[in-house]
Amino acid sequence: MISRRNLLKSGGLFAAFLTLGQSQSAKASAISKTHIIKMESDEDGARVWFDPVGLYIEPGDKIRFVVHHNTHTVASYHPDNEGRSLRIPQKAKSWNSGYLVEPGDHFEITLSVPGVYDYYCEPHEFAGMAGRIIVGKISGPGARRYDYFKDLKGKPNWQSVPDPVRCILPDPTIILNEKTVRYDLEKMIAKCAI
Ligand SMILES: [Cu+2]
Repeated sequence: MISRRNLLKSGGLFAAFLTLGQSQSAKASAISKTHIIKMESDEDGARVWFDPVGLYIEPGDKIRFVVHHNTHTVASYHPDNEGRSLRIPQKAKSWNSGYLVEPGDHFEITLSVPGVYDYYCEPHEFAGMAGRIIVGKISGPGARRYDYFKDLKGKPNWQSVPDPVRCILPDPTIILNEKTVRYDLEKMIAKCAI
């Protein structure tokens, strides 16, 4: 027979475990959160976009890019990606997902270095498929004007960001204020002639 005293003891122990479990999961979510960015397209593939197009996250958070419609890639604006101009923090690692083909295909990155990160979809860059993430604060090459590198010593032979991308990327201060900037297709068609 279990004595009342033992029952209390085991109950106390269980409660202690429960508390431990809760504090650990609370800690984990405070350290790292996963944000979803959808890779989208209209029915005939004429219009393509990332949604949200602007996102604020904390350093160490994860981003999961997920295909919903059409075929896409996601790559950082970085000289490693066929000489694109550098528009992620100097100390951050460049990325390139390669082709993501089926709905549900996804690519994950963890962003730890604070600053602005601009990225694009390779086959759809000139259709304006791009996005901007701010990690912690507005800083780094992504916070500078698009052609800043033309004034650098040695004038690196980088490709400029195309006009449709310049048009659709939200201003960093808007992202900082709103945290999540959803892609507004009708507005972008009218504003950016995409
Ligand atoms: Cu695409």
